[in-house]
Amino acid sequence: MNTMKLSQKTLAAIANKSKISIPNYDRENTEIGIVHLGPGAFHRAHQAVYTENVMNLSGGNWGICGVSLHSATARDVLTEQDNLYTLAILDKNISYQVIGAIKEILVASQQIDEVIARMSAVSTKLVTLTITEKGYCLANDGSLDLNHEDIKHDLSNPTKPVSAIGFIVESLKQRKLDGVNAFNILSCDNVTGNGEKLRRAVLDYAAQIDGSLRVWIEANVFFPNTMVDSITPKTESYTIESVSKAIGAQDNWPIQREEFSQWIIDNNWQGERPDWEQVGVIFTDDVEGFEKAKLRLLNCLHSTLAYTGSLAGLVTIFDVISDKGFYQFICKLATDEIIGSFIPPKELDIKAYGNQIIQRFLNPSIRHLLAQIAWDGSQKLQMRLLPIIRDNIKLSRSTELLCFSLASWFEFICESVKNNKEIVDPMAGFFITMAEIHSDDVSEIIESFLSIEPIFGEDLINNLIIKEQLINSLTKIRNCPKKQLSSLIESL
Ligand code: CS2
Repeated sequence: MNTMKLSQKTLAAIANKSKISIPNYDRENTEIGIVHLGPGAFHRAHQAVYTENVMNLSGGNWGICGVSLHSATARDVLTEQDNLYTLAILDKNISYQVIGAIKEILVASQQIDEVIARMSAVSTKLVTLTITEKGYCLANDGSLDLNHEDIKHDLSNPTKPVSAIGFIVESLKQRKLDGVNAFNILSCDNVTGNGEKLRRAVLDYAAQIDGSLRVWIEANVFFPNTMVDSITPKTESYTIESVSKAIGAQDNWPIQREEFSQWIIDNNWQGERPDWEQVGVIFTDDVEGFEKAKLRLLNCLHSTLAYTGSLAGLVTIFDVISDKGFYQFICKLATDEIIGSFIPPKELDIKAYGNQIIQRFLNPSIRHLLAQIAWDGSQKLQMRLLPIIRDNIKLSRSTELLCFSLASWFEFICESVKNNKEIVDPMAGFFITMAEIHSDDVSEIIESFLSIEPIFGEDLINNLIIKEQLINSLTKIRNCPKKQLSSLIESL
């Protein structure tokens, strides 16, 4: 255990002793210009680092106020260390950087008025978000789900919101009342068309509150689409130990990530922002193309590795991809069924991009737990897998390997329910009560998963070829002993 603790006071001593980089701007006098909703590991490893690097180069009042919607842990742990934390880059080269961009953390459920005051302050120029797929509270047709519990709550108590959408609209309302310019809103979630989706949710909510507020937001708030990418496994106790040892001071919440990092943003930006292009952010008019490439290659392969690997009893991405059978399967899935399902951005060599992703999975320095990627399958697969199946159907391309991947998610859920393992998914309760999950009849299981309209939509529910491929895949998985899954998969 270190006697020295990471804090503003000990920073210089830490840098002297361990030669790691620390903030080189005048942190104490830097104002908060960004409010970020959802300051989890990904935000701290990605957007906060780009902003930190801008301030390291050229200063600016771009300090971040992180707003946790529910949990107080981030605030309580990070406040103790003046909101400083270490970014550990674990790859071929290992390096550490202390990040100072976050200046304050608030907990929305406990500090509602402070959050709204911070978001309404003149100095706040930008609101950014990582609230995951679930946080958008959208219905199937892309509109705001007015029956969502949080939205119902917020519409009845608009000044005491619980949802991100409720906080955004309430603070914009306040700015309009105070005659303060609106802020821009940057969604950084791994969601297709994230800016547009957020815009729809915010405008629909505002319309319920006050039609003129909706009009004002539509005219004044810019919601760019973005694509974000960097593999960031969650912090484990060994991360805390190893990082604290490396920097020679106790850091109770370091973040780990791979070296690769990418942030792509719509280029028709209006309004103030940090000079992110100075530190590698790409502004383009084809965010959607990059987003598709990333969701379809990186994320679809990730989920496939997570479900098939878990069924084989493996634990990390590195374990699965290092196995020859799984490796071959992933390469085949990418080449035969993913690449070619969409038109990639013109500046992207899609084959090289795919190979680079598989090399990133082979990073031995990072332990990325399959269990973490397996979370929220009912939300994630709708963006990263089902659109590929749909496009392949349209283009008369094969869908067999994709159906194998989907069937492995079904089996993963069935096994988790059978073994009473926790399922982290907004639909967990529904899966647990789905009686057919306990059936031995594969067609019955497929029928009942496919009947979940919000996930599969009528087109897939009624597609007999897809149903048959799913039945074949699940039958193969069920007949295969765990240890032989790798050979089965290699033979597909
Ligand atoms: C992963 C992503 O957990 C998951 O679902 O696929 O978090 C992935 O690591 C990131 O999108 C990489 O940018």
